[in-house]
Amino acid sequence: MEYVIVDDQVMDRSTAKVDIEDRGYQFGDGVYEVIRVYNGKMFTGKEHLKRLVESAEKIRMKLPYSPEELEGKMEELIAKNELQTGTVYMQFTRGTSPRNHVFPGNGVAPTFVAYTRNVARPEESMEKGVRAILDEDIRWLRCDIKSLNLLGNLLSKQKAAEAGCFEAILHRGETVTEGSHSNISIIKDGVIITHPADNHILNGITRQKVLEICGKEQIAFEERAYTVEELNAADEVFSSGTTVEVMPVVEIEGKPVGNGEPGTVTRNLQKLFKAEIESQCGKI
Ligand code: PSZ
Repeated sequence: MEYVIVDDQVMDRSTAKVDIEDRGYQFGDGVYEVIRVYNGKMFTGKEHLKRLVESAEKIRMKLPYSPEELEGKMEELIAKNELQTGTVYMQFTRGTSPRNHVFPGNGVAPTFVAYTRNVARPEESMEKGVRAILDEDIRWLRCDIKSLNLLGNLLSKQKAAEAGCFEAILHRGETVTEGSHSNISIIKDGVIITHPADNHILNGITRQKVLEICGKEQIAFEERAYTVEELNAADEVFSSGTTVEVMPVVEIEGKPVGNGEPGTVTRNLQKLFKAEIESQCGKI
């Protein structure tokens, strides 16, 4: 049996239903989070739940549960599904109401859905590195919100997939922002450079953890906008995200990054990131 949560009920996946007038379905009017699970324990769960609350506030939606309550619900779902290595997904929409662009009144409660997935660590890709394409960033100007509206991301990711690539690296004109589903950082002369956490990117929890590790380990980094030209001239490039951790990018638009193999700075970050996971969740 696979358990999911709909509103305040834990139920079997096959019986879970939401209404056709749910605003998530009609408008993508909602927010979500994905949290990594290792050895049955959430990694950086509190950070993800804090971002979920912030995303909700930014779209003027009040969540019906506190982060602590949500953490408890996720722990229960992980235990019921006996999840070891995977993810928990959760989303809140602005509830069910006859279709109208105007928000429904306070009488309409958000709809909550959560489920778990078995997802292995992508060890082979992490070892060998992945390929990427470049694509114009056509998304809206509030990419800091983890919104259900992902069409811009999907169009870019689909283009990457059709080119046999893992990721589409997005740029607004000359400026590299992030990936279709990850943050992108470059390394030049030993310094890690990544776009600042403003409205143009999702401030990835993995990105934040990597920068925190850099601070602790005295690895140089800069949070600043960098150009496509700098990306193309980088010694190393990596993608970071909840399921992929620190993922080396070894080819962009068919051209090798550096010598075409994962570089030493990226390798070191992968090792340090794994140690951070193990300190929170045990041996992986
Ligand atoms: O399972 C998957 O494929 C996942 S889980 C999370 C993501 C993909 N991506 C998160 C993400 C994103 O969608 C965009 C546009 N930018 C950055 C990220 C990285 O955020 P964190 O590190 O919080 O997962």
